[in-house]
Amino acid sequence: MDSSKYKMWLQYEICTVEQVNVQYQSLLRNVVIKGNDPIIFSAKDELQRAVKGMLDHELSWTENVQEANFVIGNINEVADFLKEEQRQLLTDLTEEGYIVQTSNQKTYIVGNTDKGVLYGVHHFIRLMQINSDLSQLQIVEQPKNQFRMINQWDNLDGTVERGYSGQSIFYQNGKIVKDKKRIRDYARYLSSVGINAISINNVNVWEEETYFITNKYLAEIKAIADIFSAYAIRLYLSINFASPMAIDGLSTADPLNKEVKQWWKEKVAEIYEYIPDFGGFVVKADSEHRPGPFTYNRDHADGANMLAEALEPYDGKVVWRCFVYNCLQDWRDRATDRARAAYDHFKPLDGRFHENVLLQIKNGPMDFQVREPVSPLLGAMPQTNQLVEFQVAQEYTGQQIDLCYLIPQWKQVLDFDTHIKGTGSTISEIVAGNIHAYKYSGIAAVSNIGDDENWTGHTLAQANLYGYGRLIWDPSLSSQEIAEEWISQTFGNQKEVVEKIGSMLLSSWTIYENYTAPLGVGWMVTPGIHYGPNIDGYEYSRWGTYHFADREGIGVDRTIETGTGYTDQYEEPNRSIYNILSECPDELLLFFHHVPYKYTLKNGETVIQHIYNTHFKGYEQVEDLMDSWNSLESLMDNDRFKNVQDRFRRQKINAKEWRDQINSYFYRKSGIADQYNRTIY
Ligand code: GCV
Repeated sequence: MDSSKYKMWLQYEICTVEQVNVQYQSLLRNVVIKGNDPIIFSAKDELQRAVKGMLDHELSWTENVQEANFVIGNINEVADFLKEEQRQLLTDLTEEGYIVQTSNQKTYIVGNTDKGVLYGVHHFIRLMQINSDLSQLQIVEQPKNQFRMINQWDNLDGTVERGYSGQSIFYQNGKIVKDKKRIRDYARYLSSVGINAISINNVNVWEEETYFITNKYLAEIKAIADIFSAYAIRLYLSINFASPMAIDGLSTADPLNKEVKQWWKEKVAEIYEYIPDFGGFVVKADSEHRPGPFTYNRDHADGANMLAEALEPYDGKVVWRCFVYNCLQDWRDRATDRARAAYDHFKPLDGRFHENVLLQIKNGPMDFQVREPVSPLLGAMPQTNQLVEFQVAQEYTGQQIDLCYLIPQWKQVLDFDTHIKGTGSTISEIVAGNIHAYKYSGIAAVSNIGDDENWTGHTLAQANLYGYGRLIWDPSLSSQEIAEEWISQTFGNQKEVVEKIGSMLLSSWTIYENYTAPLGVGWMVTPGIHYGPNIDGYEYSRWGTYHFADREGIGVDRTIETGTGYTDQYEEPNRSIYNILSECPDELLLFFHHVPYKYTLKNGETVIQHIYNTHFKGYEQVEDLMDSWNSLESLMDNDRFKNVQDRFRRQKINAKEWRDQINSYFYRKSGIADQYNRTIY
């Protein structure tokens, strides 16, 4: 597959700007790349592809560093050819750090390790793709976050849980795919944006996937691990907590049982025989009917530590998910609040987890809604390593039919100040390990790719995968910078294309929010499917709704005095900001408070009028997106143009449905008319 849509942001289109082309040709005359690691071969291969595509020539390689005018290698390989100040720059960086510098008319890409070399080469190629001037480079880079992970929710039968882009690229009809070219290309894309860890199977581990950690599958999984490893990405597996029972018929999976502990130790030893650089396990336990330590009256620390002990000798990690709540709870019972669950379960366990355990915490307390507050568990456990979890897959944000560029949402999460250790205790600093002394920490996210030719179903959803990697490498990048980088590399550097798609992407999250669930109330989606409106649709039982709307008002009272007390999980001043009605930000009002329909928001509108206004507006904004896209027809290939045009057609139908259902539901419930007398169906 060699189509534009397949190539995502690694297009390597011929560089047509004469001056730029000439400069690049002259820089890349005589290139030396030192080292023999597979990661170095990946870097070499990528540079070759890029130069072949963009400059239409084969690179001429030399072995001689003196002669070369382009030097690539890790610091140990090329130290003798560096200036003292360059060596010093590298010494101050982490093992993934690198410099890309011009010195004495030569270009140097030098990493502290081969990983840094690969990232440096990708950086250089990115600059080429956006036609930057590369004559005087002084780049010094390292990632802000140590763990930069992708979670696949792929099943062996080829389906992808919450996948909106076809089938799995890893599995087909109950087997691991034989032809792994596509996996290799995926590794290229991921490494180009700095991803360094991947789990390759669904966190809901079904029967057959339980056997991934046995010799039935390990040889083939090793082949996948090797592919990723050549791109500096470590492979993880999601496991079934009850594996000792399922695989070897033990009578228990009790984490404190001696035989069970021994079973895991032997199992881990076996895995490392196949895959010496195996990353570790991702675990969803005691959540949504998955087995876990609760069955044996043990807690999450007992469960995670048992696995951690087995993995410790190999430098393996346990990524333990905190998405733990009682999915069968009755929502009419206001004393049980799902939002509280992660904090209530895990906060008391702080300090009990082994050093090689990382808790993976969804960005919000619920489940990747279009708008949620930041999870109060993030940063609340000073002695426990943490990862924040995002969802690149657009489960609740349009399912890659509707456009929703999520970088602004994630940035808002990362910029959130928890005040856990005073002002400046942002999520960004917490997961970078700068607030508490975490040994390991970072960011993980659910992938949005499948075997659709364009990887992500909606071509513009590629921007979320790209942006995820770039943002977690460097959270100081703006949403706009990331969008523009992605557009230029994906569609070329034409100003009109960059500006128009840029503004479409940047407005899309708000547009999606406008026509769906208002003011942070969340859900209102078709149960199970999570696409399209179903206002009273409640996932797990026929009792209760998520929004608590009645004739008088709407919203969930999560205050300390009269509600579920959830607001108490935050530090001050956030606790008061959320707890006090008049202080609560509009966009989260209904998440924290139950208010009358005529309650006046800070923006001057009543709640009911705001619901009408945003829903009418959201639909019109989708029409504007369509017009904007249509105006780009002559500026790109027909294939990608038509793909996105078709998605907008479907988005418009969805937006109309949401608008009409929400407006008429709340008109009927409240009996209050739209102040502008617009038609409510
Ligand atoms: C993998 C939500 C999704 C589930 C998902 C779960 C999770 O409930 O709807 O499909 O399961 O989150 O994150 O574990």
